[in-house]
Amino acid sequence: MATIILGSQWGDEGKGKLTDILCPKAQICARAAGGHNAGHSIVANGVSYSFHLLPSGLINPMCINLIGSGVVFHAPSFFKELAELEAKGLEGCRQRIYVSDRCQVNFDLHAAVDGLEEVELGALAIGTTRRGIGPSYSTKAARSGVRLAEIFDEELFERKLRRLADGYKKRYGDLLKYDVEDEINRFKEYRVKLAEHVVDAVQFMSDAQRTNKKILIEGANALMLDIDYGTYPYCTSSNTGLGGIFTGLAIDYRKIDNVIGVVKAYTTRVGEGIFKTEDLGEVGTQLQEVGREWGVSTGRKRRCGWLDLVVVKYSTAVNNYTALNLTKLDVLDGFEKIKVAVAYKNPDTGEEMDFFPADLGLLERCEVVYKELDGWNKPTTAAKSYYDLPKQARAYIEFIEEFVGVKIAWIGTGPSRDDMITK
Ligand code: 2SA
Ligand code: GDP
Ligand code: MG
Repeated sequence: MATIILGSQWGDEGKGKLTDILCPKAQICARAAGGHNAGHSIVANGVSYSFHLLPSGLINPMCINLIGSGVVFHAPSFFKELAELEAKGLEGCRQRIYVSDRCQVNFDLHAAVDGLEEVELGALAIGTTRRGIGPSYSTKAARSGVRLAEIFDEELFERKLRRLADGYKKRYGDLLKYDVEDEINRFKEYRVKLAEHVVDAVQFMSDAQRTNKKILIEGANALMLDIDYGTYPYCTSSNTGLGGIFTGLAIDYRKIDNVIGVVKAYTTRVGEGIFKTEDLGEVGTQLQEVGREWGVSTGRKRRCGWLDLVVVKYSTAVNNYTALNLTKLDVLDGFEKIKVAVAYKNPDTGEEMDFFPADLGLLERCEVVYKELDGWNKPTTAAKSYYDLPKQARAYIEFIEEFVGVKIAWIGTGPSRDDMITK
């Protein structure tokens, strides 16, 4: 059977923490899309781990991990991250991580181009992580990319990478600070070291499902960053929603028993783009500071604001969550009053829309309609069960459930593994 964990907002909802908590029940933990732009922080046994490209299931010593075909694979990050995890005491990681031979290779070339594209956009820059994600998916779609399977044919690999670099050199000239021979040389070592990790992931998944392995799929990024359903063009370049799980992993849809949406109790966003409930005043500052909202991969400050339930409802309509995990409830502990967005008011018609529109120009002009709820003004971290939570906190949770129409099955009340209430 398979459980899928997906981000329901703009990312950093706490997907890694839930993955870690559910992992003991799974034998395989897989990633389907994105690349080393993802950043998942997990606090387990008092140690804080950061994951970027690797699945968070590596923390569990019994879990086999797979990087699926939809991921854009950056070899230097793969080895760097493995070494960092080992340095923190996670032994045997190398023996438990496999990578699909159908992954596109994310080259340092792509990162160099990512930076140039952002500069070229000027005031319209997306605020990418500059990890080459957009250019990697672009070359994949243009059919000029390199698949991981191809790196083992040295001659083919070098020819394809040189051709790719030549193309970009023509486009950017001396602005492109990149040495193709250097990257080719580094792959001489990666080619040898990767051989033990690269697998046919279609066969891998097929065998796993035939033998009834329990599979946990860890989403990367989140629905509002999805290339098709997110706030385009201010989004990432992969399908971060449910669709990306199917294209990125050969999963048997009949074996999916849970699609869990992770919802932060307020909203954050990294990078540019529309964010209707963003609060640039005291509320935003308090959320940012109490929630320690800094990017795991780039260290950027995250923009913060109240929970936007229109976003969560839209995200639910796309991903059809079977249950939700509400996270970081504790960050709201110090507020007298808490607001949630329940609609957007169209300035032309006066109509209140409770659905996220495709027309972001119109949305920009809309006014947010908030509902105000009472805060609880006491710590929630010590609560062990749902009824230990203050009644105002329970009212907040139940309001969300009712608005979105999906049950909240887990409630996060702190960063550590133990700070999770099962409802
Ligand atoms: P990209 O690099 O092309 O995927 O960037 C495109 C947009 O997607 C956003 N994005 C993210 N948003 C939140 N968290 C992400 N991961 C890291 C984290 C981010 C970090 O977990 O903290 O460390 O800064 C992530 N990755 C991509 C990005 O901000 C752009 O808006
Ligand atoms: P992900 O990308 O969805 O896995 O989320 P990140 O790891 O990027 O960001 C979530 C951050 O919040 C991490 O630093 C987590 O340790 C932390 N976190 C997760 N759940 C909770 C929670 O319930 N309360 C608090 N205070 N922190 C949490
Ligand atoms: Mg993150």
